[in-house]
Amino acid sequence: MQLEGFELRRITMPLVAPFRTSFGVQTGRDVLLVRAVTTDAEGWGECGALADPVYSPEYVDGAEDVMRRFLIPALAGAPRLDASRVATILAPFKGHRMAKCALELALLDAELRAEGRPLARELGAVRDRVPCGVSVGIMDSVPQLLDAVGGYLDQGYVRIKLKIEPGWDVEPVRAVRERFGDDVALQVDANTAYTLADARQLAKLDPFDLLLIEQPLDEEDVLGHAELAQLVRTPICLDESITSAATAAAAIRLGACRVVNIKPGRVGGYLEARRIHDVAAAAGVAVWCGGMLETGVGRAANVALAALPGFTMPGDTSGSDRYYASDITEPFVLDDGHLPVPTGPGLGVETRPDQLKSVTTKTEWVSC
Ligand code: OSB
Ligand code: MG
Repeated sequence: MQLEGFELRRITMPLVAPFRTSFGVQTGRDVLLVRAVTTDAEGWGECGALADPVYSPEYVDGAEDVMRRFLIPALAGAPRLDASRVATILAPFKGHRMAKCALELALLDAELRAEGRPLARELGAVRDRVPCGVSVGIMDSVPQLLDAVGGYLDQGYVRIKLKIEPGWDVEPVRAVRERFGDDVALQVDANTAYTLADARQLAKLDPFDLLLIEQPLDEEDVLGHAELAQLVRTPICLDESITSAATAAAAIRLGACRVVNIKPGRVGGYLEARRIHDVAAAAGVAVWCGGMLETGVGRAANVALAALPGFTMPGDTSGSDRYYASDITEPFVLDDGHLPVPTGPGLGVETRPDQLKSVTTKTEWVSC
């Protein structure tokens, strides 16, 4: 199989509702898609980078630039290229993990399609459907939040994650517990909005029996999370801090987290994501699949990953309609709180040409 090049395609998709986190408000997604063209097959990848570097250091224009200038030329010059070698070939370039992930996924999808093999099976999936949680943004008022949570529970979501920040933490959690009861699987995500000095405030969440507190402190403050874990009863889960299997192993050993959110883009690819799954499983640490408000392309791959045996908690793998009125692939539709794991070759979903065309703002061909 010979690589001919990559198409870099930018699309703009409005979100069905604004999504507010401690780092800002998203009203739409400006997504970079990658299509790998080989002599045998084509494959798709999705870059998780947001428009601004406010969740992680990457941003979508930067991802496109680094692919064009550094990453794709390195792949083009590599002998015996295949998806399993992408991370090694790109290792001389620091960071840019979401960009690397998208290129690796596009190549992996092309290879698997050529061989007729589904991604889920390739990764080691053991389930044919995955339970789904939903990430609920910060709202202007508690009644508005209760409406949103009630709507998602009615749709069948099996786990609710509330975004929190200082001033929006104990009150919304208490309100959700009072309205919907103690049986709702509930967790919170602070996206680095607190410091260790807030430990007493965060401990006020303990009585609400949350599954976990996700990334309360700065991404570089792994030791701080280990100290916080001694001061709160709720399990600490890391998201932003975990950038590789090595950082996951270190954070676990340090006692900084009892749970890991695995986002393939954040860690440089689905193959590294699987290694984190393995490291965590060996340490008895639970993992779940996070998200970056993906389109159907990235969602298909996330759902495949979430079907691995160590993904013992529901992920942020929500149905397409939680994000977009119209997806660029066949939509992922919740059935009894679960999404089906695609079974076709590669990602197992197809992009819809008319839909894709209508959201495309720019395409660029980079030949290899
Ligand atoms: O911190 O998990 C996060 C979305 C964008 C950036 C960061 C995060 C999120 C979410 C939503 O919480 C995940 C999703 O539903 O895709
Ligand atoms: Mg998070």
